[in-house]
Amino acid sequence: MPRIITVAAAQLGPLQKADTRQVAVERMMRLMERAQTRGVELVVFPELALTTFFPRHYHEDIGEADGWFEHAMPSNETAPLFALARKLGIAFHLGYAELAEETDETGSLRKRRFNTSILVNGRGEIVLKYRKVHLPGHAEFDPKRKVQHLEKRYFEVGNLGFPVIRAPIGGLSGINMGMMICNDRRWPEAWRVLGLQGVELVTLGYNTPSLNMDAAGFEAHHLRVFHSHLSIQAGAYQNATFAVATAKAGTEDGCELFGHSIIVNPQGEIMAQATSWDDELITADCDLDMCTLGRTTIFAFDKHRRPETYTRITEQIGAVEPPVWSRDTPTHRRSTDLA
Ligand code: CDV
Repeated sequence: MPRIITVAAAQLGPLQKADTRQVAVERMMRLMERAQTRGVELVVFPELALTTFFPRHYHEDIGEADGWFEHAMPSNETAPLFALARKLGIAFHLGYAELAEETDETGSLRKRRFNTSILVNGRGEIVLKYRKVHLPGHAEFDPKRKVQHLEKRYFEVGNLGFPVIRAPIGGLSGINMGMMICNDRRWPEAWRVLGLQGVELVTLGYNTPSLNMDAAGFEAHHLRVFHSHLSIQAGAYQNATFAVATAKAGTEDGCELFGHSIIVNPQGEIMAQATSWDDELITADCDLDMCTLGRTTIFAFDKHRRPETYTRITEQIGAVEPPVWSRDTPTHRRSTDLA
């Protein structure tokens, strides 16, 4: 019996600062209805899908930003999306800003803010939650930048790792599902941690500006989309998984986001790609048995991985300079000898 699931990336066009949650949810519901007419079983919405990408806006007092966060999920505003999913029997991935009342590592109960995504099954139950690990940007107002990127101000680093769950989705009794959020897709470590749990379908949402806003050097415009696709295609191929990557696109609060949502197969091929910078649904039939070839041959991890040579990856954060060669440098120096 082939294991085929029909998936969609439900790209959203821009959401402006003044747009309410109701506006966003209405648009997502229209996309979900369209998905149903195409036989879709899982719909993937973008990162922070309920509001404009608010980390571009500076609030001196972080508490003032609480209005951008969801205090419950489902909330009054998102309940209609959950209800529609239940009615249509469609699973969905939703990205949002989460405000949780939770104990931290020191044991104190406090407000905690995360850039979060959830996977909801066709019965409206949350089956997986992920909190973004790789937070780009900066924590303080940066006068050098034309546009701020204050994710490090508003969010804590995700504390759930990169979990994978085997869950019934659509007509299939079990799919190994994992999630990432935006910048995570650029980090091979994130993909590999999912791959090591046998992930078959990675869902991720993103908000990526068309221009590099770091003001730290020239980056040609066309490379922005290239780097996004390169990362997703490589991650999917090297971990023998499907990936659905959904953008928020178009000009939001005067800042352009590049769209180009894609669905990728375990060979790293793009199966579908968005062409507008607006609300747009792209779909693909994913035969999960395609994951088997990669994971039993080139990427049969149990046969070929050599973790004893990868210790730097978990023991070191930044790059260290290598020794400078001289005639006395031992040629048998091991890369695992930490500086
Ligand atoms: N929302 C993001 O994580 N955006 C980053 C940008 C800032 C580079 C990204 O990796 O797409």
